Amino acid sequence: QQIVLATHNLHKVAEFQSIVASVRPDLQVLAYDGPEPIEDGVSFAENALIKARAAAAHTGLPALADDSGICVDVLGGAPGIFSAYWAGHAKDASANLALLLDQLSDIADPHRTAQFHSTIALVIPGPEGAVDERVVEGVWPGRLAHVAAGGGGFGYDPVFIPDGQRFDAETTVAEWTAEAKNEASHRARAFVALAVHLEDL
Ligand code: ITT
Repeated sequence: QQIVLATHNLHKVAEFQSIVASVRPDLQVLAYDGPEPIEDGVSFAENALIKARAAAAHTGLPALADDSGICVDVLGGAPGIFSAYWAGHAKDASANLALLLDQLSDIADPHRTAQFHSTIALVIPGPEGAVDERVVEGVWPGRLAHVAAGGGGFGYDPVFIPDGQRFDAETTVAEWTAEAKNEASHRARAFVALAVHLEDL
């Protein structure tokens, strides 16, 4: 069984392939290289559906899309759906990080809480134009570091310290191995919820 992954983010492709291999090793994940739709939804779910619908319509195959981001409590949930473009129109991860750290420069640790969100849409084309749509979400709570640390992962990983670590040995996600991130992340959590839907393929 083949499934198309509707993302142009190569880091997401690698994470998905690793997570799919552990949950449904029989699924063949294909990268989608068709036209990129305009992501003008007002929520992670709407944007994930926009991307998955476009890929399913273009390929005729079941399609998965992830819309994700970091939600910072003291910023009222921002950057949220605007995470990829927080510092401007180019998807510049280091500029995004620098801006976020700057916005939190006066904020003390107890108020630096944040969550990574991953919303995954699965769109399954059926006979005569019918489509079956499922949406799941995973949330990873933590807080923002004061300085970026680590060279792994992507995006906001160098400033995100997940909850649940030993207090005297806390690290950012960018200091974790890819395997450790893929077991614990918001994307992995969304995938746990998605597994039951993949059984219907
Ligand atoms: P696609 O739309 O093609 O999938 P994208 O990177 O533009 O790629 P999003 O619109 O969902 O995807 O934006 C997600 C942004 O949120 C991403 O660029 C990062 O800045 C951030 N983000 C999401 N997941 C992350 C993760 O696991 N680690 C670090 N940052 C993450």
